[in-house]
Formats: sequence, C-alpha cells, structure tokens
Amino acid sequence: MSIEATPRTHALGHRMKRKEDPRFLQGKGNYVDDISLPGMLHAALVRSPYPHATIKNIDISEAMKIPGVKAVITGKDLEAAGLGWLPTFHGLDKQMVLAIGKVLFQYQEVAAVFAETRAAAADGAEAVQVDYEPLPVVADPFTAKKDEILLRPDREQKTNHIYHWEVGDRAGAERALERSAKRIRQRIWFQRCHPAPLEPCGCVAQFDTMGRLQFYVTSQAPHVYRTALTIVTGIPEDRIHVISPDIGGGFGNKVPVYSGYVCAVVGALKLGRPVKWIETRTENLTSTGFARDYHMDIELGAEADGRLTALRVSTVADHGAFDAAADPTKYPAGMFGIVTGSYDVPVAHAEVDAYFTNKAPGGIAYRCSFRVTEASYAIERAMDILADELGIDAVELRRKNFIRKDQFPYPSRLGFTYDSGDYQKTLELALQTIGYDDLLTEQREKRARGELMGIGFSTFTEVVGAGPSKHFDILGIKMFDSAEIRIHPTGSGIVRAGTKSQGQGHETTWAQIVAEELGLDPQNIMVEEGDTDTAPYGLGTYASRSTPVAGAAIATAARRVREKARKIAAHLLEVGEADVEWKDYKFQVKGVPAKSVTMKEVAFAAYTNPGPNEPGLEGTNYYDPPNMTFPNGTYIAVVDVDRETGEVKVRRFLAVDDCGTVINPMIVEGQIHGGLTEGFAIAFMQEIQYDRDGNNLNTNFTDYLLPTSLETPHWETANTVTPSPHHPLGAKAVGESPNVGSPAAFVNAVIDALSPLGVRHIDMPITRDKVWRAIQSAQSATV
Ligand code: MCN
Ligand code: CUM
Repeated sequence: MSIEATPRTHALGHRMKRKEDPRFLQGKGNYVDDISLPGMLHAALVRSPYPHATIKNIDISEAMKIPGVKAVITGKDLEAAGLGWLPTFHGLDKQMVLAIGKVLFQYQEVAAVFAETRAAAADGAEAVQVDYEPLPVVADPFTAKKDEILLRPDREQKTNHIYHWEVGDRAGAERALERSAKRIRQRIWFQRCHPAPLEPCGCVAQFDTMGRLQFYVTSQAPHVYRTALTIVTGIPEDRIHVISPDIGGGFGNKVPVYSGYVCAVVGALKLGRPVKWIETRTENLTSTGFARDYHMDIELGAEADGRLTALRVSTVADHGAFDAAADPTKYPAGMFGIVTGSYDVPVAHAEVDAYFTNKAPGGIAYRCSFRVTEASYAIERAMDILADELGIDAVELRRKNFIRKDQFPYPSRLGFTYDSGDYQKTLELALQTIGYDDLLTEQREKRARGELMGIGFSTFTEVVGAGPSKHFDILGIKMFDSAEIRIHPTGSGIVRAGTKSQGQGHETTWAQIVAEELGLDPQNIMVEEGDTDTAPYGLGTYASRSTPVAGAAIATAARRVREKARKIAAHLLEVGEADVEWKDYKFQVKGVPAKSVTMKEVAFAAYTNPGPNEPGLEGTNYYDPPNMTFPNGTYIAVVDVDRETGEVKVRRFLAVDDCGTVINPMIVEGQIHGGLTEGFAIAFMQEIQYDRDGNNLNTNFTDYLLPTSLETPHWETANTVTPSPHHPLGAKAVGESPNVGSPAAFVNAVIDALSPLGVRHIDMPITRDKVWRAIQSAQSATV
C-alpha cells in the first residue's frame, strides 16, 4: 500500500469546494418530488376559502365521480381513527389535521383527495362541495385580546390568550426607567413573513410488503418526525423509516409536521398504495409555518451621557389559529430573552403575550433561531432611536454600552450566559473596512445639499446551538445531537449525523471536521444524514444548531476514533501507548519524529493487524452541549433615498461576523450572502398581509416578493474570530446570523437618511410608497 502524508489542504479553515454541488448544479439532486413508486397515488387537499366558518356539510359524491379519484377523507374520518388532532411541538396546543366542525383560517385543510394522477386529485379537490356558514373574523391580536369572539372553544381555557411569558425584573426595570435622564419608547412591529423555500413541502408514504412505513419527506428533523409519527399513529417506531432526501431550502419551514403528511400516511394505509403529496406554492405561502408577527413595545432608559439604565419590552404575538410554533417546551417565546443584545443593561424585563387569530399557524420559521430575529431587531432599532434622541452618534452609543471582552462569560439580566465575544474588535474592523469617517464626511456634504443618505448599524448578538438538555427539549426529547464515524481499511470513511442539511453544505463541512481530527482526505469522507435507519438519533437542523451541537459530536467522535487508533499505532510502532503522540496529523513516537505512522496506515492495520486491540475503527458520540454559542456581528448598510420617489438604494452593505473558529470560510460566506439576501427581502419587500376580513393577500410570488440578482445589493464580508470556549473546535454557528442581524441595519440606514426630516420609525417592509409618504408628511409638517 502506498501511503503519503496527508497535507492539511482541505481540513479546517479551508475553502474546500462543496462536495454536494456537482450533483445540484447538474440537476442530479434527489428531491422528494423525484421519487416515483410503482402504483403511486397522488393526494390533493381541499382548502377553506373562509378564514372563520362553520362547516355544515361536506359532499364528496361529485368528487368521487371524477375518473381516477380513489378516495376522499375528511376531518370526521380522521377523528374516527383517532387522528383528528396533532400535538404541536412544544406541547402547549394541538392542531386539527383536517377541519372538524369549523375552519379557523383561510386555506385551512378541509379534506384530502387521493387519485391516480396529480391532475385528477386536483380536479377531485375542486369537486368536493363544502357548505360553510361564515363566522365573524378576528384578523389581529389586539381584537383577539378582547375575547369578544372566542376562536378556540375546543380548549379548556375559554380565551384567545394563549400564554403569558416573562423574564427579568419588572419592578426594577420600571424604577430604573422612571429615574432615567432619557427614556424612549417605540412600538415596533416585525411583520408576518414567510421563508418560501424554492422547494415547497411534500412527502411520499408507502407501507412496504412487511407493513413497514417508508416515509420520504421534506424534513429538517427526520428523527423527531419518526417519534412524532409513533406518538400520533401508534405505529411502533421500528416500523417507521423516515428518509429526508435532498432538500431545496428549509429556512425553518420544514420543521413542523403538516396535515398533508398525515393525510398521505392515512391514504397509503387505507388504500394499500404509495401516496405522494406535494404542495403548491400557494399552499406553501398560505398554510405552512409563517414567521414573526411580533408587536413589540420597547423602552430604553439612559443617563444623559448614553449609559443604558434599563430595558423593558412588552410583546403581543399573533400566533394564528393554533399555537404551532416549534419552540422548545420550556421556551414558548423562544430565545426572545436575548433582547438585551450586545449591551450591558443593568436591569431588564421582557414579556410576551400570544393570541389566537384567524390566520395560518406557525410562528418561528425563517432563519430565526427561535425569535432571536425579533429581539435583535427591536434592540438594534431602539438603540438608534435612543442615539438620535440623545444626539449621540449611533456607533458611540453602542461602544459605550457593549459588554466588554473581560466580562465574558457574561450573565445577561434575562437569563443567558454569553460564552464569549469581542464586540469592540468586530465593530472597529467594520468601521475601518467600510471607511466610516469618509462616509460621515460624504453624508454631511450630501445633507447640506438636501440629499438623503443614511448609514445604518446593527451590532447584534445571537444565541444558537440548542441546546443544553437541562433546558431544551422538543416533545420531551432532549436537544442533544449525534455522530457516528466509521473508517474503512484504506483510510476513507463515513460519518453519519443526526442533523439534516437543506443547503448548508454539511456534506463538506462534516467531512472537513473528520479530516482535520484524523489527518485524512475530506474528499474521501462520505457524509450521510436524514435516514432514520442509518443515522444516529438527532434533533435535526434548525436554529443554527448543527455546528454547535452535531459539529461538536463529530469532533468528539473523531477524537474517540483517534484514541482507538493510538492503541493500534503503538502496536505498529512497537512502543507503549503513552509514548505515542498525535502531531502534524500523524502518530509519532514522542521525541522521534522520524518514527511515525499515518492514520491511513493505522486504518489498514485496524482490519489487518490490530495486534492485541479490538479490530475495526469506529467512534460514536451523543453531544449534550454545556451552553449555547453566542455569535455576533457588526453590519453596516449605506443607503441613498430618492426624495421624489421614495426609492431606497442600498449602495453598500458590509457584514463582519464572528462565528468563532471557521470550518469552511467559503461556506460561511455563502451562508452570509444567502441570509443577507433574505434579510434584505424582509426589510424591503416581504410581508404576508391579511385584510380586515382575514383574506391572505400574498398567495404567490407576484404578491410575495423574492429578490432577484437585479435588486440584491452587492455584499461585502469580513470576520473576526472569538472561539467558543466550550465547543471542541471553538466554532459557533453562522447560518442565521445574517438574517438576525441585517433587518435592523437596513431600517436604521433608511431612518438615518430620513432623520433630517424628523422621521423616527417606519415598520418593515420599507416599501417605496411608505418612504414616499413619510417624506411627504414630514415635509408638509414643516411647511
Ligand atoms: N460553518 C462553518 N464554520 C462555522 C459555522 C458554520 O464552516 N464556524 C458552516 C457549517 O459547518 C455548515 C454551515 O456553515 O456547513 C451552516 O452551519 P450552522 O451555522 O451550524 O447552521 P446549520 O447547519 O444548523 O443550518 C441551519 C441554519 C438555519 S436554522 C436556517 S433557517 C438556514 C441556514 O442554516 N436555512 C438554510 N442556512 C441555509 N442555507 C441554505 N442554503 N438553505 C437553507 O434552508
Ligand atoms: Cu427558525 S428557521 Mo432555521 O431554525 O431552520
């Protein structure tokens, strides 16, 4: 066997090209809709045109006459089978699979039609006659709050109020605010938006000849689905095989379990044939997990010099018809407690009250790490408003209040222990890179000419990597993650993890971690995720938890492999184990660098000449992180606003991120570009609007906008590295940072541009007409 020392070329910190891309770029990905099984039927759902209505009757007779239609099921059928309602992930509510008695939002699932073709199923769905009696509609949480119309009589508590959650020191914050030299208060709405991944949700369900369920599904968390399916259907877990093949973007949209999935399983069982359900774009935008919809009243207090004295935030959350937010059990408002951000606030209080409305359920999705996006937006906007009122530069105010480097690990007033950070360093690099002083000069000159130029900052902190099992669970399952590594005789191998990439590049970065730890070639480390028969049990990929949790499991499992390998190396080198050290990516006899063996040689020996050791070379780890990781960043947006038209042009955007040790800088950049593009879309164009009658106004891509390359600004990036002290590689996550951090930078820039006119706040999305109106009313006010 010819063995050469493995150069470090593609391991940690290298811009290795993504291993998955040749498949994707050549159109050879394997998505759920590519799966076609012999005898497969297609399902289509009947959906309600009314946001709130009693169902008086469902007549399926016309539908059944359509050629190819095999069966129609309704909520009553499911109820009879004990499958009428699904538990929601954090267990605080349950959700109808198909409407029973009444519908609670427009496009709610009312019946499922199974047919030989997709077209016949769609025709069948259209032919189902549902007799509705419309009910008064509750289209916003402030109306819901009055409890004049009770939306959920099925619940024990006869109110639209779902929960009250609070953290911090209410009385202390109130006192400190009263005593503050300066106090600001702002109502900030983070609008309802939708992740809208390119591939909508879908599944194929089949019971094989042994009666075992094969379930192909667009899931970010296949193992959780398997367990949930067992809990809901009673099918033993060993008789369920969940497979998530390639996924065309998830962004949180593919965490919840949807009605279509349950209907496909029921259809496959009832009809004895495989059933495929693939949603349309409209179904995706109108009925699957939305994001945000937080109305936040935020208050900040400060001394005259800008030192923060207190923060208080009170939020009204619109959860739609069911409380289906996929938050961890103990955190109904997710990680909203990160709302003190990067600042050393002496006293703080945060509370969230959630309400039912006649809108689609969901509530955390869209690159958001469990409500961090809302929290981050609120504090970063509030800091700018405060700076403006104090007449202090927004950068100066931030500098003055940053948690200092020597304060880490930093216990925040709202219950987190920030692991590490160097906010000053990240900020200074950003200022230098963008040339802040020159921009200020330019802005002064432009303002003198009456031109509107704005510079907007966001110096955010994230909390990601759920999570320590003492705090976090979904359906009672602790939020650890896992890895299994097997090294083959010739020094290649496979790593399996409990996560599931939807475009994040795990096939590359997981291989890089193994390669780094074992001195092997990452090109020959295969990565497998998403198959519950082969992958170790894990909680999946969302909330940027993969690198902090599974990444740590992979590194730890690899180190276990290395410990085993060391014993074999000692045997090969004919020395005691204590005399063998791992150095320069190989095993050396201590003090005798010439006497060494590579991991490749050890791998071969593990199967051919293990000596007194157990043959084989494998390692497993289930990793329960001691804490979350706290990535941070400084984002700067530079915009020009056209006075005449209200058009905003984002001229520059710089993102300086700190996600600790970087595994693959190119992938990290890609994550940032993608997330910034989504943040840009949220800031300027995306909103799921409902009219006063509860009608969804953004049901397709002509009304719900995705930025193309024409609108998308050019992104500039840079980074600082503050390793996480508790992660085996020092890595923090990055997947959601750009979406968490960027909306505030965009909005702050626009408001900075408009501030000479006295404009203080505009809610997102900042459309041209909103800006134009703000300019008009500001100008007429000063005339
Ligand atoms: N990475 C790295 N070095 C670090 C941190 C991360 O090289 N210090 C790499 C990781 O190894 C991984 C990628 O960056 O390949 C993202 O890692 P991480 O930040 O751990 O996030 P996750 O893998 O858990 O991905 C989840 C996150 C979430 S929650 C959403 S939403 C989102 C996002 O990722 N959805 C995405 N990015 C997405 N990107 C694509 N293309 N598609 C989606 O659906
Ligand atoms: Cu909340 S979007 Mo991501 O966590 O899948």
